[in-house]
Amino acid sequence: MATQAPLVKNGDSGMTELPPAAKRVEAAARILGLEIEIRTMPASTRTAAEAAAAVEASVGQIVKSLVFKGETSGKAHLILVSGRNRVHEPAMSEILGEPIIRPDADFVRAATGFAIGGVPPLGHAAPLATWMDEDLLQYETIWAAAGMPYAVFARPRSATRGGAGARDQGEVTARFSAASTAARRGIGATAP
Ligand code: 5CA
Repeated sequence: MATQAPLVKNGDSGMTELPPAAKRVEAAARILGLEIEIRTMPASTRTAAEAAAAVEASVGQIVKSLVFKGETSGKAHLILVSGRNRVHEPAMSEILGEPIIRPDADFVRAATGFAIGGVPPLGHAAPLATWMDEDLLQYETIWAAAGMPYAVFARPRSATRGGAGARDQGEVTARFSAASTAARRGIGATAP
């Protein structure tokens, strides 16, 4: 499916007014003390493959911000996964203590405040239980969606663990440290 992006120049966020959804991401990052430079791209960054092509990175460097729904609790779980990996749903269900299902687009928007294809790792409508794929830590730079299916931002490795999905950096850092080893069992590589 082709996505028509507005006519903005690559990396021209300083000159061009950011769309409101991207501004929310920027503001959320600023509250956390993270300076991010959001890039609005001339082509779609809706999927990890498209985002990788747009920023000339490997697909593994792209953060997929995947929302799952707890089947019992109805709770949203945000799982930040390297673009080259997939969530192993049965294993992740075991870790989370309930079956997880892929929610529909309305659920994702209600839980995060953003549309599928642009869901960012931070700046959500409400706090989200967040898990991160440790594979993301191997890259010097990772890229995540910035609220829109044609906007992304980069994070250096030094800031990844605390900053990738943080609403409260201290809390998330602690949670990632505790959770990511367990989460490894729930996230596997797509390629053999
Ligand atoms: N902007 C890119 C890379 S930063 C991005 O957001 N990728 S993503 O993987 O996090 O988001 C796309 C994901 O949304 C797909 O992998 C898919 O799991 C999910 N998705 C796509 N369409 C639907 C749908 N109709 N219902 C539920 N989930 C969907």
